[in-house]
Amino acid sequence: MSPIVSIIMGSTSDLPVMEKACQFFEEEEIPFEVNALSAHRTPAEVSAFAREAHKRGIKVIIAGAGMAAALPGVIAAETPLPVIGVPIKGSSLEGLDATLAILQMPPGIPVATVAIGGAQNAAILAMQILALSDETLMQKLTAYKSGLKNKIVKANEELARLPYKYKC
Ligand code: RP5
Repeated sequence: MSPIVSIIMGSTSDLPVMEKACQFFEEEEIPFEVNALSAHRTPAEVSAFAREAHKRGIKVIIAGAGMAAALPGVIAAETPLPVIGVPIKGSSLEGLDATLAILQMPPGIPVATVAIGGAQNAAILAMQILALSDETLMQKLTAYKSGLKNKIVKANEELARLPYKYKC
């Protein structure tokens, strides 16, 4: 089994957030790899990873980082693959620092940025990209979205049963 998605994080201290992406791929049976690489502490390794990923069969990269979060951007600079960035809250700036660093990419080098800590959404977006050329994944996504709808319909039915006297 070879990975088709690569999850990268700037430090293993990012793992509690980035694990949400791992768990999603595990549930959806999508082969993934996960590594810690740092744009500031291991720049040569990041560059080698970015230049080689598509040659190894990786189709989408998810990169999470906190603070001066250069990782998603420097990977995007050297890969033709779509890069999804996950800002991580890890400083006194509560993730705003990482959000701006990941979001404000110059023209020509896009990073699709999700919410602070939004690793699960990053994984769903990656699956949506993969599903464009994989009918099985498209069907799984349709089932996933139906599950979300059913959950809120059920929750709304439970609201209707709340026993307030003045609830009309
Ligand atoms: C960033 O610096 C990492 O992505 C992490 O969010 C933050 C702190 O890293 P550690 O000092 O915990 O290794 O590069």
